Amino acid sequence: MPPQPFDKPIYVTKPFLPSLDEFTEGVKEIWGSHWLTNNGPILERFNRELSNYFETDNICLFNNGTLALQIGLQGMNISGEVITTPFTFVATSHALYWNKIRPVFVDIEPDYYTLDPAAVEAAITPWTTAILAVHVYGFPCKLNALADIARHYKLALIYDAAHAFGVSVGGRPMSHFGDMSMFSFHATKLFHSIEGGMLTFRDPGLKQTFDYLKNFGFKNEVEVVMPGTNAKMNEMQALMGILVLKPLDKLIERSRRIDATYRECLKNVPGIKFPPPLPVNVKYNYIYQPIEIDEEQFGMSRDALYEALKKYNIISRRYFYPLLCDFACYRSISIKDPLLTARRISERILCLPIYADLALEGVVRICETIAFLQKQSPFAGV
Ligand code: T4K
Repeated sequence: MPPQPFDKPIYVTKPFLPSLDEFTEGVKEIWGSHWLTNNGPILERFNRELSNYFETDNICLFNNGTLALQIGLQGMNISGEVITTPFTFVATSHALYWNKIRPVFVDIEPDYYTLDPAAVEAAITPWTTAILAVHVYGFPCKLNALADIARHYKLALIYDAAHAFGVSVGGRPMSHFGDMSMFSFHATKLFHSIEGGMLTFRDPGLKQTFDYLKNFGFKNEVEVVMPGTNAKMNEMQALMGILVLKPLDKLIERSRRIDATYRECLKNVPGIKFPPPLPVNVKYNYIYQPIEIDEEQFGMSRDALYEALKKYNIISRRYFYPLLCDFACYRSISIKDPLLTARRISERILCLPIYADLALEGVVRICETIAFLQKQSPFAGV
C-alpha cells in the first residue's frame, strides 16, 4: 500500500519544551523579583550552570548567536580577511560583514562538510587575520590541522559552534578548541533558550570587553568605554535555558536512536548517502539528519525529493543551499577556490526531520515514503 501523508506537518525540527508547570514556577519567580533583564538572578544562575557544563569561567551570554559572533569578532579586533566556509547559515559570514571583514570562502571536505585545512592554507594572504570554521551539523572540524595552521601563520582560530552544544572530542566540549567559539541557543537547536547565544574563549581578558560590548559599552552609570550595542539575554530566555539543560542527555539519546533508525531503514535505498560514523572519541549531539541524494542512482533530484516529501507533510530542509557566496550580497566577492566539494554537497544535501519527540514509528514512515518515492521515480534503476 502506498504511504499516507502525515496528518500534521513533520518539520525538520521541533523545539523541546519543559513542562508548563515547571516553566510557570520560574515565571512566578520572575514576577516576584520584577527583574526582567540586565543581569538578573536567573541569568546569573544560567551562567553558573553553563560554566559548570563547559568547565570554564570564560563564557559570555547574549540574546542570540549572531550578535554573539559579531561582538566576538569585534572584541578580538579581527580585521582584513578571514578564511571561512560557504557551506553554513548566512549568519556566519554576516558577522564578518558587519565587522567590515572580507570573507574568503574556501572548500569543505566531503565526509563531514567542514573546512578543508589544505584549502585554508592555500588561501592565506598577508591580509589574513583569522580562520572562522563551522562545526556544521555539530560535526567537529579538523581540529588539529586547523590549530596547526593557525599557530604556524599566527592567525586567530574562531569556531562557529552554533550546532555543537553537547558535542565533545576526547571528553572535551567544543568550547575547549580554538581561541573563541560561538554557540547558538535558537529555538531550532537541540539546546535552546528560545533565542540566545554564547561565546566561550581562551583569553580571560576578553570577558570584560564582551560584557561592555553587549551592554552599550557601559562601565558604570556615568562611563561608556566603547560604542557597544544591546545584546543582553533576558530572564525568560535564561529560565528556558536552565529548564532545557536539565534533560539534555536524554534528548540526545532519543535523537541518537532516531539517527540509527534512519540509517537502518534507508540503508538499501539506492542513491542515499549518510555521513560516515564519527570517530569513537567524538560524543555527538544528533542535531541534524543530513543525507546526500545522488540523482542518478536515486532516480530523482534532491529538489524533486524535497518537493515530493512536502506532499506527504514531511518538511525537510536544504541546509545549506544555496552556498553563501551565491547570495546576492556576497556575489561581488571574488573567489579563487572553485569550491567543488561545497557546490556538489550543497546541490545534494537534504536534512530530514530529527528531534527528541519524533516517534520512531514516524521515522520509519518517513523512510518508507522516501523508499516509495525512489521506486516510483521514472528514472529509478535506469
Ligand atoms: N551560525 C550557524 C552555523 C547557524 O546555523 C546559525 C543559526 C547561526 C550562526 C546564528 O545563530 P542565531 O542568531 O540564530 O542564534 C533556522 C534558525 O533560525 C537559525 O537559528 C539556524 N542557524 C538555522 C540553521 O535555522 P530557519 O530560517 O531555517 O528557521 P525556521 O523558522 O524556518 O525554522 C525551521 C523549522 O523549525 C520550522 O519549519 C518549524 C520549526 N520551528 C521553528 C521555530 C522558530 C518550530 O517548530 N518552532 C519554532 O519556534 O533558520
